[in-house]
Amino acid sequence: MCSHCSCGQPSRTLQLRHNLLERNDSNAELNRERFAAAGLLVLNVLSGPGAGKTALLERLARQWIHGPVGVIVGDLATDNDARRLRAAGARAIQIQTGDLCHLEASLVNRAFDQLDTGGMELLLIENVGNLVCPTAFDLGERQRLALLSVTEGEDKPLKYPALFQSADVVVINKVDLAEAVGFDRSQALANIAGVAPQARIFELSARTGAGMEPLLHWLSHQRQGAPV
Ligand SMILES: Nc1nc2c(ncn2[C@@H]2O[C@H](COP(=O)(O)OP(=O)(O)O)[C@@H](O)[C@H]2O)c(=O)[nH]1
Ligand SMILES: [Mg+2]
Repeated sequence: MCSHCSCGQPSRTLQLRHNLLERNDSNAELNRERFAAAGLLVLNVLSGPGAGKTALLERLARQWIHGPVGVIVGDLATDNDARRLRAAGARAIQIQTGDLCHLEASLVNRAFDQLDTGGMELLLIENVGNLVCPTAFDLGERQRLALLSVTEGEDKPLKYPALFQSADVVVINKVDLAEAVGFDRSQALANIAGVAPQARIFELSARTGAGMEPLLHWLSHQRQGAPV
């Protein structure tokens, strides 16, 4: 609350953040309407840097059989990820956020203007690698996917609960390295279930492709055109 007087208002910093999030929420609703009108299933993919977001999206682009995959990808700098994703067959638009540690709905809206959605049913948004900042920013997605790699440690869901609590799906990636890094699978599953009991969990390796099938199956059932 305001520390300067007894007006009962949130402090100026809190008020600005509140206004920013409110504006983002209304832009996210506009995105949601646009995505629905285009018949798209849209996922917002979040993780720390290096957990394997791009690797997972490359795999999905290669293995998805229901038309082309669109990707809007955010990074502070470089268009490396968009180039990787195009090489995997995705229609990828890169957003360079400069010093912004998350994507905002308005940025996604502008990138979406550039995307050819013809024949497309799946749009993936790769957020900026960060376990904190992106959590509060709705982008208009239908589903939120949080990625945790075995090399980060089992305790990350406990340390960054907000991200996992906001997720519909949690993917544990890099299972090919689990033994080498002494990953405690049952502890990790318990930690995820503890903070995010709502989340569906998939375990896979974006590198080897092991475990991709259940995720692809689930995704294809989330499409608007999919039989119910
Ligand atoms: N061994 C292994 N390496 C992976 C896997 N997924 C991603 N990587 C590697 O992890 C590093 C970071 O991956 P990247 O997709 O760029 O992560 P991002 O920053 O989350 O987009 C790269 O060297 C990838 O090749 C995996 O399943 N297994
Ligand atoms: Mg990436």
